[in-house]
Amino acid sequence: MPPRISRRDALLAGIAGSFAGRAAAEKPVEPGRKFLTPATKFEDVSRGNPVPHSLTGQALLDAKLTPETWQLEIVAEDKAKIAKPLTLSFAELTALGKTKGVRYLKAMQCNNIPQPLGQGLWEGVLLRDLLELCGPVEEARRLFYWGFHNNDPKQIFRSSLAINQVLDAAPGDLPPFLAYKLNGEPIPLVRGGPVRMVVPWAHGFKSVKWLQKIVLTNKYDANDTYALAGNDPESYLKTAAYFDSTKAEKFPAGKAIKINGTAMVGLPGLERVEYWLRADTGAKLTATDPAWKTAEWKPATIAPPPKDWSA
Ligand SMILES: Nc1nc2c(c(=O)[nH]1)N[C@H]1C(S)=C(S)[C@@H](COP(=O)(O)O)O[C@H]1N2
Ligand SMILES: [Mo]
Repeated sequence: MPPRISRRDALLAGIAGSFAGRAAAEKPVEPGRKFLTPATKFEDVSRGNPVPHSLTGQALLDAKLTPETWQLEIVAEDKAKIAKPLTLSFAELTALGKTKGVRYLKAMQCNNIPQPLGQGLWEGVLLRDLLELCGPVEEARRLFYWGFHNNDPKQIFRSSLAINQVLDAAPGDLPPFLAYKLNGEPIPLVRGGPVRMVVPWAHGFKSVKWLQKIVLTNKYDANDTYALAGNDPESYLKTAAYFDSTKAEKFPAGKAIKINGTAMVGLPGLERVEYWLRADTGAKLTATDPAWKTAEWKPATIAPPPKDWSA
């Protein structure tokens, strides 16, 4: 049995990428999609009315959503204490990035939508490096954080992390960071810029866009908007494979069929992606169909990361 690729090995090898299979393989398969999704081509999941990225002019300045006006506040509440509450500008954050910058390849995946929304190279500064600027931290068990929300408390999109998840990560993985670049460029407003939280191991809802506020708290319960909406607030990325197209298609008999998709490498790792081509009986395949017992699964090819990263 081939070894399973752990999530961190996949990240080191740069795989969270595409797979392809052929019913009759005669040529090597080409990946079906670009390895990095352009910032404006991600599928979008954004609350707000109007959505923050539709603001322009003075409204955008008032919302502090330009690099010149952006500010992050880190404060503490209840029994949690920090020596120095922090107000950080975009220039101060990017200056820290010059010596303490980190980069991470992450597929943004909503836990309520199958295919990842897009995959990018995110750059920023670890949240724990910012906490260090706040001096000794006492009695903090969680961090609550949110972004700009049109000054309407009902529109707030909030997430949270346990303090240990902010301070530590397994070898080869990264703890959460404040990203200000995507694919080598400033993060555009539509993708949550100027600054967005990126939580490497988590589903999209922890990666709060238009980030402006972090509160350290002694509370131990998650107050994520998604927790309140019936989701598992600690859900770690799952391993799964998705077809690029799920439309019913017809193919001529006797000719090669190319199937592309994306494999998401989650907590359990990834050994291989398999496909099964079955005769069309006209009936829908149900979960209890006996055909599953005799299914012939074939391994698909996992496309390697690009050889040339210069672009
Ligand atoms: N401020 C804010 N951040 C947010 C959201 C939101 O609605 N508002 N949606 C979250 C969810 S549920 C997901 S899946 C991702 C989607 O990221 P994307 O729009 O960049 O693809 O953003 C997360 N960050
Ligand atoms: Mo989501």
